[in-house]
Amino acid sequence: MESKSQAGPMRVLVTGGSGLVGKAIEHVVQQEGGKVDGEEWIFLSSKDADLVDVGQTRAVFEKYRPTHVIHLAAKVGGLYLHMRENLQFLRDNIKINDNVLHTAHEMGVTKVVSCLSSCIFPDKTTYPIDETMIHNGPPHDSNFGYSHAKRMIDVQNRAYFQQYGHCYTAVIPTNVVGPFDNFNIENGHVLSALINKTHEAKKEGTPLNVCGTGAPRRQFIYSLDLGRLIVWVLREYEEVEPIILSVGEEEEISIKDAVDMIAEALDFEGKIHFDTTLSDGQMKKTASNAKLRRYLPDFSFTPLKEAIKMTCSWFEINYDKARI
Ligand code: NAP
Ligand code: GFB
Repeated sequence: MESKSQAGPMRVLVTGGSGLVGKAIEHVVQQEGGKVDGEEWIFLSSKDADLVDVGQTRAVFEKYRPTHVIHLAAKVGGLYLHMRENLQFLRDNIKINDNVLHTAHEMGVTKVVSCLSSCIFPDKTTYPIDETMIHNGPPHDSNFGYSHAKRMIDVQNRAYFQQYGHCYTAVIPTNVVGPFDNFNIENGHVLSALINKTHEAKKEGTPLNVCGTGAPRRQFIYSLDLGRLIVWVLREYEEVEPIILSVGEEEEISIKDAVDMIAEALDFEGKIHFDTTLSDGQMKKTASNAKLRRYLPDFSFTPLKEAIKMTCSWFEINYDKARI
């Protein structure tokens, strides 16, 4: 598939290429035939350049001279890390995003696809939430730092279009699950932290401690599905306005139901304890995938049960090299 926005072969720089989403895109490009002859794909980690630093950002762009950028790099974490470090999430992400977007502009990058998140939407809202509602009110208090930094990507994309006509756009994934996630119990997202905790509880013969009531609801997308969709956005999506990449509203499930899926996948038969003294975070952030469905009515999402099974088995096989 040729990119609509580029005559010659693309040279794609993927920031955050070593993380959950970056590894999924790498798999799609290298293992699923997602790469066109002559194209070059470069997957960066923070070891290649600390993108908080403008000098290092420029140097890595000089080195690779990309025509296209998929911008995933971010300070990322689960609910409880956000609650402890809102300031750091705000400052790091503002810097990373401005450094990447403006260096891309200075070096004549044709297209940038950045990554927002459904947790940046307004807290007090009507459901389902769609792409037109990003700035309609403050985000949930638990992650206001990250959310405001991420919202500014959308503002900045519109400004690059207005002033220079650039096609710098953004995707809005819901909660992601898959191999190569951060499985750290304190800092990780819900499913990866719980997969690690369940593995530990089974090994030690102790109860599984779930944070909060289990009542909040989430839409989860398998990282490889997201990788396929982001590659489609890079090649085919020509709007500056962002697009939600999510399963349908009917696929939203409670944390408790997700815990049951993990227990089943890991054959955990011990006690499950809900620590209701801990925050539930946002109760729901139900997002509409109607815009995505208008473009790709037939895209088939991996069922969550299967996605969790594959992630659990990746975690068990790769325990020694997984981020825990
Ligand atoms: P991840 O697994 O934690 O990966 C983060 C990536 O960013 C890593 O490659 C990391 O490099 C890189 N990075 C972090 N700080 C950096 C810095 N200062 N300079 C350069 N690189 C840096 O996160 P992810 O889940 O793949 O997230 C990717 C994108 O998806 C993010 O923009 C995130 O906001 C968005 N998103 C994620 C979710 C989710 O549920 N995970 C949901 C919605 C949106 P190292 O490997 O070297 O640390
Ligand atoms: O993935 P998560 O940390 O973040 O999920 P959000 C939090 C929900 O899972 C809350 C429950 O309802 C928690 O009470 N939960 C249960 C747990 N057990 C655990 C556990 O062991 N660890 C964690 N982390 N949660 C995020 C944002 O919100 O949305 C991020 O904070 C990110 O910025 C992500 O963008 C998509 O879904 O609440």
